[in-house]
Order: sequence, then structure tokens, then C-alpha cells
Amino acid sequence: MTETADTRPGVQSVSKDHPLEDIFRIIKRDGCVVVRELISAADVDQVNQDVQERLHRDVEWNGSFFPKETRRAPSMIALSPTYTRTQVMNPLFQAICAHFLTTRSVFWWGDQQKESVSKPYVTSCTAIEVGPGATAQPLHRDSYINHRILSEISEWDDERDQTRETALGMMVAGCKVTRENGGTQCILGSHLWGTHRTTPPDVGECVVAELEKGDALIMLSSIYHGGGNNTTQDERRIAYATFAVRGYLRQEENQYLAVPQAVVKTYDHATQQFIGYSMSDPACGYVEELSPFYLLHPELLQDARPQDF
Ligand SMILES: O=C(O)CCC(=O)C(=O)O
Ligand SMILES: [Fe+2]
Repeated sequence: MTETADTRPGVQSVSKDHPLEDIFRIIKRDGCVVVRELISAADVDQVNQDVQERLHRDVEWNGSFFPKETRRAPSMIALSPTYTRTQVMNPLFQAICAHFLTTRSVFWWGDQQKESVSKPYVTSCTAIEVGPGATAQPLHRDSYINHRILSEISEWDDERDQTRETALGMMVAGCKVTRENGGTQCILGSHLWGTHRTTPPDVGECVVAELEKGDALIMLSSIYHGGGNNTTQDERRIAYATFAVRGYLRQEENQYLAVPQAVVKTYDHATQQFIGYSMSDPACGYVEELSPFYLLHPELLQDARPQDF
């Protein structure tokens, strides 16, 4: 039996060198997948250290989305270069984002037919530490942020569903994550459900993604999920949530303001573009009619001209 056998209970887990096409297949079927040991223990330890100060000064959430025992550290790209390099820019995460969130459109411009490609970019980056006694989050779809209305489907169709998902997320375990300490619970296959179902998602249908430190739960934005109950006395469940969205949609966490430009300048070009210093073709995101990338690289301005999109 291979490790991707459909009989495996719970969230399917694969190694990080598992064939990409098969990872896509599992995500299309279940709405999520666990990739084991995606991030090294040493890199996770560094990130754990980088977020401590911000977590400690967090204030209680007012409302039901996060329980009062949960502390958060947003603006992760500003806080931790190691997080940004190893998680946001992780090649497997990037490949999954490119597969599910790239938008291609063909349109008429006079008598020419043009094709535009809009690439995904970051939408939010948050450390989430679920403390002892925390109660589970309400089950939700992250795509509610994008006002996504979905039709009910029985299975994924590559042609029809190219633009179904607006976003996707990755939760990397900063410690061992268990059912007891608040592991993310999700309803496998619920990314196929229509928006207009008349009954709420049932927590009884959930499986819990139990993770070792450095494992990653990768999920489509329309799977029903939420952080679980932390029934332990003394375990703080830390996980790093990285979300990406289609390039023409608004970022949940405004990266232009959350990450100081001086910090953005320390990152490589691909990272800068994924943070949002790039255009979403056609025509979205310009500054002075040019890509915002030039704000970071004024030395390139000399040869730059505004042009058709
Ligand atoms: O903390 C978790 O396990 C899930 C968090 C989540 O779903 C969210 O912040 O949207
Ligand atoms: Fe969520």
C-alpha cells in the first residue's frame, strides 16, 4: 500500500519529496494535506525565538474568532527573516500556491486578443499560540474574507474549478500539535460544499491534524476548519499560519504597512514580489504607473517606462 492510499484515516500525510501532482490530487479530493518535516527543527526553533516578544505583549481578542487564551503575533514577515525564507518562500508552498491561485484571462483589446496572468501573493502571516483552556474556534472557511460564493460540487474538475479557490493557507507546527493541545480540526471534502447549505458545519465531522514540529498542514481556503480545544493544563500550541491569495484580491493583512520598507529591502526579489511589490496583471497595483518593485529599486528607474498591461 502506498502512503497516499485512500484508506488512510484523517488528514493524508506525505513526505516533502512526494510527487507534486499527487499532492495536488489529495488537496483537490480532501481540501488539505499534511507535509511531514517540511521545515527543519532548527529553523522552527529560530522562528519560535523571533516571535516570543510579540506574543508576550499580545492583547486579548475581543470576540469569538479567537479564545481569550490564544495569543497571536501578526506581521510575521517583519518579525522573522527565517520564517519568511523557510515558510513563506518554501518551494513546495510556492508551487502549491502557483497551481491553485494563478489566474489567466484572455480578453479583447481592440482587434487584439490579450492574455494576462495574475500571480498569487501574501495575504496574512500570523503566529497563533493556543493556550491551556482555550475553546475551539468556530468552524469557518477562510474564503469568507473574499466574499466567495461557491456552488456545490461532488468532485474537483480541473477545467471548471480553475478559479474556484481564492486563497490557501499553511499551518506549520512550532511544537508537537495534538488533539489535546488545540490542533486544527477540519472537515475533509468540505471545500466541495456549496455556500448556500442550510445547515452549519458539524464539528462531529472533523478530523484533527496532529503534527510534529516542522510538519505543515496545507489547506484550501474553502475547507471548513478551525483551531481546536486546548484541554491541557500547561501546553501552549504554537503554529505559523501563512496565507496567500489571488493577486487581484485585497490582502487580509496589509503588507505594505505591516512590514517596514527597510525590512522588505533586505529580502530577495522573489520575496519582495510575493509580499506585494509587483503588479497583478493587468494593471493592478501600480505606483506612478510602474510596478511598486521600482520603489525598492530606484536604480532601475532610469530605463523604466509606463506601458500597456
Ligand atoms: O489556529 C488554528 O488552528 C487555525 C486558525 C485559523 O483557522 C485562522 O486563523 O483562520
Ligand atoms: Fe481559518
